[in-house]
Amino acid sequence: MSDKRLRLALQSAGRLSEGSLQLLNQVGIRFQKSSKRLYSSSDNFPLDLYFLRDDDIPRYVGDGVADIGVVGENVVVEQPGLVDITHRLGFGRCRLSIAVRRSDPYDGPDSLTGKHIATTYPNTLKRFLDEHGIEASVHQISGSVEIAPGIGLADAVCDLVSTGSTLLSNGLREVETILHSEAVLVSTPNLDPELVTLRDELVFRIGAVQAASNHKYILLNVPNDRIAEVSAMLPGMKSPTVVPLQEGAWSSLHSVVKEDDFWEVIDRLRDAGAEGILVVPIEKMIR
Ligand code: PRT
Ligand code: ZN
Repeated sequence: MSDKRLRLALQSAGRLSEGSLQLLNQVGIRFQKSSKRLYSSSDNFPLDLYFLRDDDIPRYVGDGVADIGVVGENVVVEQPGLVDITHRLGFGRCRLSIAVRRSDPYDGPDSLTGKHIATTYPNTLKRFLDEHGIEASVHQISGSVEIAPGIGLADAVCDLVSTGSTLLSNGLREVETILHSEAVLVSTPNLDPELVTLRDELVFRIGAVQAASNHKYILLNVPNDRIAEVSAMLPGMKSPTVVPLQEGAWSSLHSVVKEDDFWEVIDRLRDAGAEGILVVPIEKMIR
């Protein structure tokens, strides 16, 4: 067994920090995190952690100073060509949108012609404008983009949105979404083959946690003459487990249902005579 260690870059403090640490916890990776330290090391997985500013992560991973990283897809798209996206992580969801003053008319991207647009995402915005053949001037500013139209610095903004309340409270309205983003696991191109094995082990564990969070374990009682009918509603991972109950002509069925299908399946099960339905969260799921 090689003694190589995988180096993972994470956001040190910010919107992705908690989700990143929670994910490591869910995949069973143990380490000490102190708020002052920029470095930590796991004692139960060959993983070293570097805590960085999110904007620096693609560069560090791209240069091979770290092997992999967790960062918003929006940051990766803004700094293209540095890293490969290996796996989507499903947290830190947001969108990069263009917004104009609420009172300004807008009927499609052409309305942006000749406008001044403030953003911290100049490359992504320019790409959008080019794709639509729009000539507009892009002002790169480093923060508080949403106040730019109010103080006369710009006519429009291009910024990240999650709930939309920041835009609303600054008198702006969202008119174009140019990117949907979530946290992603990125890798340095040409990752050392031994480190690829470690990275893939990590991705395998993450996949098991993600699959589990999208499914529930379900237990229910059904009359024996309904087992076939009810089983057909519960495809599960293979087919449901059937355990006879001690009393009467009833059995207990155990299976797995998708979170998205859950309420619809429950209604159909009840209609088919199922009783005593228990639904339990799953921690890890390996198919
Ligand atoms: O210090 P560092 O450089 O590491 O952090 P940062 O301040 O640059 O980034 P941070 O922590 O704000 O965001 C990190 C990542 O979280 C982003 O790159 C996105 O991938 C993701 N993310 C998810 C968001 C949001 N949601 C979000 N709402 N990043 C920023 N926002 C901001 C947005 O810029 C705007 O100011 O929140 C405001 C809008 O929020 P709503 O809810 O009012 O729409
Ligand atoms: Zn940042």
